[in-house]
Amino acid sequence: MNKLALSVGAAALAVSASSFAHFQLLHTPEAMVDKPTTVDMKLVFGHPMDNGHVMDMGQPEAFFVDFKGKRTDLIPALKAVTWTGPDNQAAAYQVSHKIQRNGDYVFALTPAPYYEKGEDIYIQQITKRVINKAGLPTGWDQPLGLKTEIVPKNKPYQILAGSTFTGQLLSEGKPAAGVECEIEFINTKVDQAANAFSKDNFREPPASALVAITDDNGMFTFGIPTAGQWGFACLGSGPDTEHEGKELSQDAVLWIDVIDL
Ligand SMILES: [Cu+2]
Repeated sequence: MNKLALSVGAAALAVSASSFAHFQLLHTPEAMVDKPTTVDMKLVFGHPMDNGHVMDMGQPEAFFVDFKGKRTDLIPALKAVTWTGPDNQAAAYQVSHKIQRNGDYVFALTPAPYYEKGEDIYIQQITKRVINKAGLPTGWDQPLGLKTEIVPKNKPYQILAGSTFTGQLLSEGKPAAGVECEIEFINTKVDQAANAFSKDNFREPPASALVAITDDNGMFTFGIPTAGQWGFACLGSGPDTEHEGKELSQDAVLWIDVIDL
């Protein structure tokens, strides 16, 4: 085989494999607010580190916010939107939620399973994001009892660039050992008003996926090099393994906000 055929083959492979991970986003510009605020949260399914194509979301199975153990169902408040990625558009959602009292608001989304043609599997990423008001911690470190979830061991809305983040992966409330967790950051500007990602990336993405494997207690730690919104997706940790006769990867995703000191 000549050199040209080889390099064309490698390029085709890189494109078809989409090189980076699927990530369910729960995006807000900020994770900490100090005044009563209406949070504008975007629910988008994409590939944030290479700023790749965006994917259609179906009607979510569940979406709520937990404040001091009290849950508010956000499904009735969901608004369908069209999200614009750098090279395509996809069905997404947004929600406006008023944050009044001080403390931790833990948002949790169970999206509809997504059929990934390239792998002939369904993917369902159960995703959490914590928004804090006025710096008062009230439960960011508590599990929500989701089928699978990452429980933060560092305050997820206030991680310093250059420090580390530790999470514990649970499956049906028990530590999930030996699970691969992919790590990405949102590598482009998010236009909240236009429901769009920018075409330009902040930086060149790493050559391949960043990965941590959970230990016997389901724990993983990652040193965070730069400020931004970082996400962790632990793959296949959920109890459900099949959807409509096909393999289901039921993943746990957590978003954290990393800031410069
Ligand atoms: Cu994809």
